[in-house]
Amino acid sequence: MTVLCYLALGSNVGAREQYLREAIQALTATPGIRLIAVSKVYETDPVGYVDQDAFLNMAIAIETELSPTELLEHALSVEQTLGRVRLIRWGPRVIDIDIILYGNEQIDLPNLQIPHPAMKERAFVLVPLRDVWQGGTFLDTESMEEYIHRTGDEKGVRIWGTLDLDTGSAPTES
Ligand code: GSY
Repeated sequence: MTVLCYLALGSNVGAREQYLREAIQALTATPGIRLIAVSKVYETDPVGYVDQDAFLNMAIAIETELSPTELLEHALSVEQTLGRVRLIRWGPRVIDIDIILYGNEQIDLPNLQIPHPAMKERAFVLVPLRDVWQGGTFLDTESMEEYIHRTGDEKGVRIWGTLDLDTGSAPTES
């Protein structure tokens, strides 16, 4: 059985687009994960700890046979392989991978909450998510557009380009 999942990715250190590309390639190179859709790349103002560089954020849709915990372990191992070091909580990071939605499941474990608890407040998650959304009810009866509007932060999320996963070539300007 496969489950449709949505992941959010972000980077604000060094070769940001290269970290995003390598993260998606590593995430989807494993058996049991199939890439369904890739969002545009957005440059976004930092939220939370604001004294840091702008992020590149994006989202992907995948189909997976992995359980939520297996998917989390895989995402953490990709983060570590790419060199993520947690120096400051909410601070700069070469790559951040969050499981946003795992089918319609609600999961509340100490290290894994799905739907991701902060997604509704974050335009840098919702705007890329809109690109890859495969339809169906979003969280409850409200539309994704309504949630995006309510963040009040659409201006902090600007299209940066698209990621070419095959060639590693530069992103397109939009
Ligand atoms: O929660 C993910 C890490 N993060 C981000 C991010 O990915 N993008 C923006 N714009 N701000 C952020 N603050 C944190 S923490």
